[in-house]
Amino acid sequence: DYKFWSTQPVPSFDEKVSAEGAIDKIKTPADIPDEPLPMVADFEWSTIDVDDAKDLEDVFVLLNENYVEDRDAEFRFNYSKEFFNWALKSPGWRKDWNVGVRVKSTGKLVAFISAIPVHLNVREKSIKSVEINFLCVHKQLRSKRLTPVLIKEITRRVNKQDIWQALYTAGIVLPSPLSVCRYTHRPLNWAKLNEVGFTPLPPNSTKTEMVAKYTLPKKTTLKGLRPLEEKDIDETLELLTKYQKRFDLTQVFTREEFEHWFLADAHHKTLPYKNKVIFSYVLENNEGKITDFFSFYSLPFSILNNPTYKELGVGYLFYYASDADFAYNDRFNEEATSALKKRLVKLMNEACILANNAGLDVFNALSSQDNNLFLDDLKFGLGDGLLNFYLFNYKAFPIEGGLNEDHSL
Ligand code: YNC
Ligand code: MG
Repeated sequence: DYKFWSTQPVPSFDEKVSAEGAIDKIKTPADIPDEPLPMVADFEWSTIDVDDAKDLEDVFVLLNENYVEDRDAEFRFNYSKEFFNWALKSPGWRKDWNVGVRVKSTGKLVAFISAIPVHLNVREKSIKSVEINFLCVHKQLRSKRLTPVLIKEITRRVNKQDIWQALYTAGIVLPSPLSVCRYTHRPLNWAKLNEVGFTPLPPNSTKTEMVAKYTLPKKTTLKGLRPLEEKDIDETLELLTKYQKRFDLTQVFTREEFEHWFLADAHHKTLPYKNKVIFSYVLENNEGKITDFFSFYSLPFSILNNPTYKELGVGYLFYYASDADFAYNDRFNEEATSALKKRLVKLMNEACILANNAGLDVFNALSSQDNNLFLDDLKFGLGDGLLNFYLFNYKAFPIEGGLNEDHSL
């Protein structure tokens, strides 16, 4: 019955959208209360300073012990300081958008929610917005309606900055998804995935066959493929911006944002390879022009109950782009699509090889954007989870998530 969500400016499930735009009446920051919402007795609001080692430590202990798990509680995201520095400190980030709740008497952090500024394009409209992430309530405080309080407080703090829209994703269904995607997985280290219970042995096949099926060469083959460097930023950003015009919902990057999201680790030359978060590559042709770009990030799982393995290396396909003119001219032209498909299959195969060489065990990609063009060819398999995309205070026509009615690919 969505007691909380039915009070919020989000489209209801049965709503027929007739025009895209904001849901709430127009407000100004002056209309928004200056003080935080009252907090439940025995708890207090606590703004988390991610530049402070102790605060950051508190957040990752909370998340590492209480954040998203798979259905059987065998794996849990294993966030690192490096990952938070990347995910929470993008250009324009604000200290007061990292909202914590602590136990008054002990200071223990028991809940968290965060916002970072993002610039969205929804079809032709450009929307100054935030992305909400890392909502987490300690396991012992679940089902006590703390979540609505956290959401209302982060909304207040964002509204105070004259921002009225937000993007967020969740595995659960809330009113109402703008787009529904699925995760797909490309095994890199099949033997380990099988041993830790991530990937079952399919009926009528042997382990040897499965290992052979997923084995990748060590060397990439595309000539001119190399890590993204500082000198490539302008050209690659232009390429990405142009490619993104193919899609209905996109994040627009400034130069500074692009540098942050795709070159973050390059600024930490001493970071051990294992702690690297973002991997970005460009393909440079004979004339020195960048024709293609792809990136992936690393976010490992803790393995909760395995005697041998404590961690699973998980890579996530992030942004990519190709300069093929056909990619922009006609999205629905069959010939153009098949040419793009050929190119993306080659490119993403290289991404899998590089992810494997980086020590990752599985490479994940969503069903969205152009991913359907290469998932099958490159042996990505359907995951069981759906990922729902939501916009707060914005009505929009549904956006293709690459799935059929029955949520198959
Ligand atoms: C969720 N994930 O439906 P109703 S994703 C939003 N996102 O409200 P209580 C959620 N709402 O149905 P619990 C939600 N999960 O009565 C539950 N809800 O209307 C709603 N898990 O609150 C739920 N992290 O506190 C119900 O629930 C109400 O104690 C119940 O806590 C939930 O980061 C949760 O999966 C998820 O830590 C915190 O289970 C807890 O069960 C937990 O009694 C593990 O809450 C970690 C986990 C969620 C990851 C994420 C995106 C969050 C988006 C939040 C919405 C942002 C809106 C935009 C705000 C800015 C606006 C501007 C401008
Ligand atoms: Mg609660």
